[in-house]
Amino acid sequence: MSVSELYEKSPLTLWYRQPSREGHQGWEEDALPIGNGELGCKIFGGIRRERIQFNEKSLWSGSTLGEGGNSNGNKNGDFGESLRRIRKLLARKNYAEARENMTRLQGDETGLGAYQSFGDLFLEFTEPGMDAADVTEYERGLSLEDGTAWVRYRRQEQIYERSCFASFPAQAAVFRLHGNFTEVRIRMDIHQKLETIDRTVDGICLSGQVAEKDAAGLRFAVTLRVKSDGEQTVCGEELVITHASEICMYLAAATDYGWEYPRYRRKAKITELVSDRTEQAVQKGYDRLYQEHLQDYVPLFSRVSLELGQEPNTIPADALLASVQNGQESRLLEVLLFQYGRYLILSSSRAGGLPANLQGVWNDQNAPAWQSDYHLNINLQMNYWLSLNTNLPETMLPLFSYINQCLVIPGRETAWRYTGIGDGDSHSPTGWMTHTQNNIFGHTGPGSDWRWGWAPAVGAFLLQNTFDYYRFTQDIDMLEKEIYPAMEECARLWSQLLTEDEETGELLCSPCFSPEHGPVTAGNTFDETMVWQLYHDVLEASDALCAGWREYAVDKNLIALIRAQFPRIIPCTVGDWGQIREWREEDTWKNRGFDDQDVQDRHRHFSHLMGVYPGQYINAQRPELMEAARISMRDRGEEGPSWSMALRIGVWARLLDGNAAFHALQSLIRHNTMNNLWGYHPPFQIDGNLGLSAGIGEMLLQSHDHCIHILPALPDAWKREGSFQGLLARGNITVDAQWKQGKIRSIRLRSGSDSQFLLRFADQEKEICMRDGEERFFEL
Ligand code: FUC
Repeated sequence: MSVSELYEKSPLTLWYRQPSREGHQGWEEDALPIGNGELGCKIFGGIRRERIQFNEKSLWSGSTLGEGGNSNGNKNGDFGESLRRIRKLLARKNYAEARENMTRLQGDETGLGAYQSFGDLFLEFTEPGMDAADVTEYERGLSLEDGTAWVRYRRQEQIYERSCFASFPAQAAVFRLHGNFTEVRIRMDIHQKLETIDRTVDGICLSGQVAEKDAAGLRFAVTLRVKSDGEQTVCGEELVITHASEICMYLAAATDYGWEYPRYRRKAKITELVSDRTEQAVQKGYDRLYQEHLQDYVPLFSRVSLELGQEPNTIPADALLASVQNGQESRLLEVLLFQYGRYLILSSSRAGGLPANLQGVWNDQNAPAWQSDYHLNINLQMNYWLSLNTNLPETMLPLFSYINQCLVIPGRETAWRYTGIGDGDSHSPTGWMTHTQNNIFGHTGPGSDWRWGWAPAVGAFLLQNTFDYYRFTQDIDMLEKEIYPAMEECARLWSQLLTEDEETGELLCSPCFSPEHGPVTAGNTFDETMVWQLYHDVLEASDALCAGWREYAVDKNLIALIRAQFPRIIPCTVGDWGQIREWREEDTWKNRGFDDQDVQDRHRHFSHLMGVYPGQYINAQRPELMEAARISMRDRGEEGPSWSMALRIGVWARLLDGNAAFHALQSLIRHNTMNNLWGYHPPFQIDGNLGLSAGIGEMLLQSHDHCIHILPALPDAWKREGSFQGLLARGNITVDAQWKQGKIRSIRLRSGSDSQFLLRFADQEKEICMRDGEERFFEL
């Protein structure tokens, strides 16, 4: 039997006929990712040499413990003086001077650091006849259905097989090799400074500390345990196994990163921790660990299925991608990418850990692009949109601790230093503020250049994700404990920060700067859309918290103030060529009035459309804004980095244009996707993958507009026949639907809470009232 007959591939598998290339290029474009949220590995699948590069999510350089104790990025000590001066200059339309003064609203990068690469595990198969030319039927792949990566080939009539997965319950990565191994040499290279090295025949245990100039870096430890049926010896830096037919390896890694402000350190004995984890893993062995992994992973991943009439999975993923890049279409590739996003968030964001950063959990460099950090002017938000609509709310849990510990508490000092609001006491909830660039140590100050670094409304932007968690799951306890306090405090800041436009009486944000684009102005669409949505959500949340028997202590005075201010925030206006204005004072098409200030027609950010998606301001009840948004979208063109293309899918879907959304999806696949199906900004950034899945979800199901809308943006290419199961709608309703020739044939709704909503499909609307646990089926 051939290798591929012996191991039948499940339909949701990325597979290849050759190993990854070497080096960073192979890491980025070819190697396949596994992860359990905290631990991430890239598997190369080499024949003579297997490379497994690995990460632990909290391994960062940078520190809170810098000289002077303050490294949260704040530099400005004038407590709102510069802010008020710039505001006055803008009110007098003195843009040039306002701009000059913006350097006063910059931050500092001391202690910012970067996400680090942990190390590599190398397995060298040293005997002769172990090269590519010596093997046949080579295949490697990643099965999304069971979260397992594998390599298989035939050599001298013997089948060789490797398989691995990262287990969330065991907090360990688990590897198994089968074959006829005369000699295998195992080595672990750590990309950090080591302090202790312990190598025995059973494995390797290493620990050390990230090198920092003036501060104490994080401590780390890693353990690899190896079990085989061969003979194991230590030879210099290597563990050598001879004459084995089965080798199992268990890898665990940790740091002393801890959640609490201001030190962000924990007192755990991390070497013991990782040794215990691997010891337990050894005791259980591969098969039992695999069963436990399936019990954890499969119920989450299998919640959603998507059928677009895709072709069978008989072509390797790189060949499939090449065919699409050459102008074909592939329903299979679209489905694979949709499910891959769900796989990637499950692999890079699980309870108890940090959120997925710019590269999820994967990174092979110590100075990665943008520090592989938490970018808040869209990227982190985009990472989590799919968690809700593609029914993986559990993957959002890391975001709550991150917001509450790494943004809210240190963000109080940032707000105080840059606006004068508050009193510098990190314990009093006087208002918090953060900006574009964030790390794991409370860096909340503006960036070192205001042109991308001044972004006071991005905190509110991120709170859309967390309030949506409540909307989708209806988890009122989470709203009360984890979600609402940060929202209320952000609103407290904005209620004091908005300024009145003397001509119109409207409330404006000032100074503001549309993400990475154009002039500094009094009033822009991005900031005001964020504050509008925040106010809208705080009002909805406080109503929910005070309903029925609940007596949550909302700040009633603040709510009254917000209620009064809310109608005076008018985030979007239509400009004279029919577009949504990005800046309040935007002028004509030819002369937006800011020609000297880097206004780009095709800028990758289209921040003025965030009220379409992910926000709610621009919706069917404001048809003139929907039309203006379409004009603005067309104006931005059809190319951009991966996240910008993924965003287009969602925005077009919300504008109910399935074909335009599909077009953006095709463009993302054609121009911004690599062989391993990772999104390419360039470089690799995970937001493109995760945003793609969320965007496809929006094409199939929407629920932002006070109704559940089935197939709101189905493109012609998907009309013939298809179905989805398990997508989640706001109100905690799980939805299945089936269609043929563009017509919905059936809808199934399952309610996880008592709820009442409008169901919209084709040209019909129905009022629906459902009890918790109820199911409804409509055949059409
Ligand atoms: C935003 C984008 C860039 C990049 C960076 C990480 O600032 O403008 O394109 O994605 O985040």
